[in-house]
Amino acid sequence: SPEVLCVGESMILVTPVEPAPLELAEQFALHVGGAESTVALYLAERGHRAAWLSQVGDDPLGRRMLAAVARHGVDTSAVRVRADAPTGVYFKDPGPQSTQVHYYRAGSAASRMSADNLDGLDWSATRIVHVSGITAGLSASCRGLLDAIYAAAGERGVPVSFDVNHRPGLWSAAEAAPVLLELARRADVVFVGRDEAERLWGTADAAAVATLLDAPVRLVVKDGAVGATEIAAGAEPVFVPAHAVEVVEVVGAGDAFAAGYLSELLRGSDAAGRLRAGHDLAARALSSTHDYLPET
Ligand code: KDG
Repeated sequence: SPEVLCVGESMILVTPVEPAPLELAEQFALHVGGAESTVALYLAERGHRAAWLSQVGDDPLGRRMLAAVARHGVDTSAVRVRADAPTGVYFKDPGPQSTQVHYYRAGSAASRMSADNLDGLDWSATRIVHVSGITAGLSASCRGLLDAIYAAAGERGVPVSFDVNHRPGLWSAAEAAPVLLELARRADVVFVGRDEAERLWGTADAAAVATLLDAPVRLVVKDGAVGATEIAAGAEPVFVPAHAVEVVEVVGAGDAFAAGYLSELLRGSDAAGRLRAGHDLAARALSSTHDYLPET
């Protein structure tokens, strides 16, 4: 049974082969995109037993996605295949400053996940469960799944890692803010972007966000190219600057960061080591249009 369980929707990601706008690009490649499976992929690469729990459609794209994730060493045995809904797809319209994403995911197989998806799950070796705010934006039944995960993890003393991941393409900041705040308060490890915190909760200040969470969580506030700060109860804040990198495309960097951080948390490294590992993996994700770029 896995050491880390990552739960959430993944989609087939369609991206131009050469950096060019979607309207003009001539050649496209298919990859796997999805915040939580990306975290699982990076964790597996770092030698952790990582599992991904999700749902895909009973269709070629779903099978393709499952095979791609499994090929890189992630346990996909908790992924259900459903015949009554399709695998989601999204397109990236890439740019160095910002990437537009276009979703074709409404009613997807993963959006129909619910608390039932935990039935029969083996928690015996699980040391961390990682989820994100994307799942909360998918459907009411997916919010039910998140509640069930927090409850099941709480019963077993398994810490919950929560990446806020507000996706404006799914729901507005006004709608998402209270839901995401509540999930962050109940988590043990929280990742949030500075701009994201500002947009949702009206403050970009790490200490102010920590106060807002009002709980003994380990909070990581990420400030893009500048760096990241960890604030934990009873400890001084720790800031580690990001690497200077040539940015090709930013989507996926947050997931890579979370994986590096969680990997070092599992290994018992200190705050600076955790943040450094986050930056190391994020730098790789920033250098490509993929979410997960296998190590070469
Ligand atoms: O964190 C990267 C994700 O945003 C991307 O892979 C797409 O999962 C995705 C989403 O829901 O936006």
